[in-house]
Amino acid sequence: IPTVGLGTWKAAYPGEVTEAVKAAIDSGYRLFDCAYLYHNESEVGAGIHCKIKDGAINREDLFISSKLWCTYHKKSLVKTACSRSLKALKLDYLDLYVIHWPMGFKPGERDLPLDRTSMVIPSDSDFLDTWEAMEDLVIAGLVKYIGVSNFNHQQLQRILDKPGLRFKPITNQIECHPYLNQKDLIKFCQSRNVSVTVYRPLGSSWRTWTLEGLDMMDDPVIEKIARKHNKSAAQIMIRFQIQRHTIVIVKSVTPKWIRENIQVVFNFELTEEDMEAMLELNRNRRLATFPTTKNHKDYPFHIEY
Ligand SMILES: NC(=O)c1ccc[n+]([C@@H]2O[C@H](COP(=O)([O-])OP(=O)(O)OC[C@H]3O[C@@H](n4cnc5c(N)ncnc54)[C@H](OP(=O)(O)O)[C@@H]3O)[C@@H](O)[C@H]2O)c1
Ligand SMILES: *[C@@H]1O[C@H](CO)[C@@H](O)[C@H](O)[C@H]1NC(C)=O
Ligand SMILES: *[C@@H]1O[C@H](CO)[C@@H](O)[C@H](O)[C@H]1NC(C)=O
Ligand SMILES: CC(=O)N[C@H]1CO[C@H](CO)[C@@H](O)[C@@H]1O
Repeated sequence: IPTVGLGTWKAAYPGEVTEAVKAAIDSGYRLFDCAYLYHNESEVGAGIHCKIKDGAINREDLFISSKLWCTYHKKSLVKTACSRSLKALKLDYLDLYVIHWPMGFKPGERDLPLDRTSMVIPSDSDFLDTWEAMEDLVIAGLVKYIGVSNFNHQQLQRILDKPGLRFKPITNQIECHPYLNQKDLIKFCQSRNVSVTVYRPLGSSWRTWTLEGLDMMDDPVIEKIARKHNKSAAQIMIRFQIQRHTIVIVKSVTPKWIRENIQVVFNFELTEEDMEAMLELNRNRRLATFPTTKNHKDYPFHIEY
């Protein structure tokens, strides 16, 4: 999996993400993180196909990933969901398909089916069964690799322990940034040869959504390290993850930032001291808490990691 990928969630207007994808391919990105839930896979696909048609890139050079949404966890729905993403992206295979969350929701029109108390309505599916259907996608040639997202260590272990497991998850995609550094979960995944893909490495997709008034972009420790290396705070936060041997998905629709964010792969390195100082910033501040799902039997964040 390429080290740095473009996140495609929350573009502000239709077409914006198409331009971001094109700019990213020009800047050297090969990994694109998509999801059915983002409802913009056709726009992402348009950017990809524009660049393939131009001759700028071949399909085989790209690593395209998408995610199975929670309302499609029933075994019989997994292939339908995957085919939908493929159709929107106009691709005949995905490089990676991950289970977006360990929790299954009631199937239907609504992405987030809620009861009268505004809590999610679960489905009776079990993610081990969902995993079997994910494995079938590999056998059918629709996807090359499969993985998970937002799984805690016990949930990941449950898949690894599954009798008759045909394919291991190649990655666990999790929220991670200096204020939620996920030290234990990263250690756990890597010790089991499951790679970690970091999402939200800069802490947010909404400028206004800061961490309770804390904006990591202004963190004095990060700023100091950035000044020392003549890099931006964002570059320090991305490089920090790369040096922990994780894969980083970073979202931007701003061409200057798209370029800046991938330039961290080469030409500079944080010292051991820098890394330690970054690790000390941890305060277990999770943004993606998904409060409407707290009562779900597979809610992942009731345990420490
Ligand atoms: N698996 C999951 O459950 C899950 C959950 C959340 C996210 N994700 C994935 O992870 C991706 C990234 O997470 P995210 O979008 O939440 O947050 P993020 O990548 O941490 O932050 C994105 C925000 O930072 C800004 N930004 C980007 N580069 C910058 C730079 N160099 N300097 C200053 N600001 C910069 C962007 O602005 P502009 O866009 O305005 O340029 C955007 O507002 C998502 O797009 C999605 O693909 C997955
Ligand atoms: C992880 O991979 C390494 C290198 O291929 C191997 O030596 C080790 O046994 C693997 N560990 C697990 C837990 O699978
Ligand atoms: C710092 O980085 C900027 C932009 O990348 C560059 O133009 C400038 O020459 C650099 N300064 C030093 C002292 O290296
Ligand atoms: C085709 C489609 O639904 N595109 C959507 C992609 O996402 C942005 C914002 O999240 C929407 O405005 C688009 O309509």
